[in-house]
Amino acid sequence: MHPLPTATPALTRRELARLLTRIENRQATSELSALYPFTGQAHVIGVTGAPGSGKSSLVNALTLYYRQQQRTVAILAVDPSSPFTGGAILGDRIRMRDLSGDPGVFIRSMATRGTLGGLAATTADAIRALDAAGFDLVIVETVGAGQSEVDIARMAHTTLVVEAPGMGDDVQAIKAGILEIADILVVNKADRPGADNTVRALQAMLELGHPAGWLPPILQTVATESRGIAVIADHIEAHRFYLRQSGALISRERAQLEAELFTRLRETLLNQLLTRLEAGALSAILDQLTMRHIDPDTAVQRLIDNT
Ligand SMILES: Nc1nc2c(ncn2[C@@H]2O[C@H](COP(=O)(O)OP(=O)(O)OP(=O)(O)O)[C@@H](O)[C@H]2O)c(=O)[nH]1
Ligand SMILES: [Mg+2]
Repeated sequence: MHPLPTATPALTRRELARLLTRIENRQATSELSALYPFTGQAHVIGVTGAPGSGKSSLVNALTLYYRQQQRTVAILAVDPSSPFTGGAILGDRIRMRDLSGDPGVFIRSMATRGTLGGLAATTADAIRALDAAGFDLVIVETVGAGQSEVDIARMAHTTLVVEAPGMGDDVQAIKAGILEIADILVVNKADRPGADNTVRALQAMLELGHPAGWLPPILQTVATESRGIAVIADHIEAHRFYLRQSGALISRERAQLEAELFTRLRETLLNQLLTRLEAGALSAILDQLTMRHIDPDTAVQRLIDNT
């Protein structure tokens, strides 16, 4: 592993694993505040897209490539729908076995069922722990295209949206509006028929309008054969350079921190209010709401006055 920042106590792999468990359980407040000054070093890459499009295979191939360049990599696999031992996560473990035993690689699946508080907050904290631990790259894989994937993708500096041919001509990612968060579009399984159609569909979507600035490239890969991986890495590097040059790195981070701050503030204030309420107050207000004796805004005011 890359040497840890000198002021942080060096973490062994086991200690890092335990810290991540405490983060999942939301029991790492003091550790997180101690390591926060040492974050902001790693380049965070988000990898998202439809189930089975080849995200894990791509992460695997990309990590092998980075290791050849002597760069260290931490991988966080986040699946909002699967339990800890679910098929997808288990599959990831098997596919990523070529990486196990390498001290420059750290792989963690995030259990999200039963996590207290938001998945996004937990993921943000886990990324920070891996960043502070000194990994050059932190890769976050998320399945699907729901709101939590979008929230997680926003934490990445560079987001890869992975498509595969034959997953519907309408291109699944677009349906969920995930194209907006793509910095690099990857058409994986380019060895399969229909890859050119998928490229064309994505091209057409991009031409409909994308924000000024960075134009997401559309790149083809065969992840299982490590084909096209170096080109992906080059574009990630180019995007990183663009973010620094344009000032977007700072503005994105600020916007992301603002959103996170509001989320945490909302959660904290709500919890404070709920713990301060007199027993039965919430239930009484709900009764009144149900019976149409008061409206929701009045209910909010009564709850605040009650505390
Ligand atoms: N032909 C072909 N198969 C691929 C390629 N990349 C991945 N696969 C296969 O596609 C299947 C799914 O790959 P994964 O890497 O697990 O896909 P994923 O997107 O991580 O899947 P989930 O995490 O379950 O959403 C596996 O059987 C892979 O071997 C590719 O480039 N070409
Ligand atoms: Mg996967």
